[in-house]
Amino acid sequence: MKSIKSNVEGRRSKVLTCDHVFGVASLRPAPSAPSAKGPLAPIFDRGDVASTSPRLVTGQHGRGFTLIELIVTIVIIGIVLLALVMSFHESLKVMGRQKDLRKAVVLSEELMNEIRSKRYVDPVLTNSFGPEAGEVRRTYDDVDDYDDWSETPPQTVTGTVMSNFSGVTRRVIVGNVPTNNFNAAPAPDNSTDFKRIMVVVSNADMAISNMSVVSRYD
Ligand SMILES: [Ca+2]
Ligand SMILES: [Ca+2]
Repeated sequence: MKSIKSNVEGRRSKVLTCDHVFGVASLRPAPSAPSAKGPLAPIFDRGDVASTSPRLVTGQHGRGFTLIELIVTIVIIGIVLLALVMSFHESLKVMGRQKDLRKAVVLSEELMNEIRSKRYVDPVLTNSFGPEAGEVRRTYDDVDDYDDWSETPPQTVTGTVMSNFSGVTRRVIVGNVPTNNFNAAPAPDNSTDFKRIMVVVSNADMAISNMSVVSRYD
């Protein structure tokens, strides 16, 4: 019997050891004698079974955020917001510049069409260059009358100021260019059969030019 009892106790000890491994033994009352806990007893004494329940972890090691962590977080958020605001501001500037460029193109084309509708030379003084005596924009009758002409802000041919173009200048440069080189420096002298017309539209931030060449034989 002694040997059987010893064998049963030995099996029970094995079972208990197995129960400890899978955490079932923790539901049982802890043995009163320290020697009965076995090598795994200290683990349960620390309350590790209870730690398997859901627990709100608010920071490292389960503590709340420190003041320094909060400040760092605020600074990072501030930097991100600042970058977003600067990016948005830059986008607005780009959109505004594109809008100004579109306006400038329209203004230059409007004036270029007006100039190109005139004669190559003055109908009376065919050898003169520039506006003839007494001529103003609404009476200009040849393309070189517009040479060195400018206005700020842009106006219609009758002198009405165009709205929404404050600070915009239109300037015209007309000159004779060689037959084989329209990019040469223009000469205000009726010396060739081609005149280059350049309309420049500008404001404080940008300037565009619109160029066209007309011929005596057009
Ligand atoms: Ca004229
Ligand atoms: Ca003229």
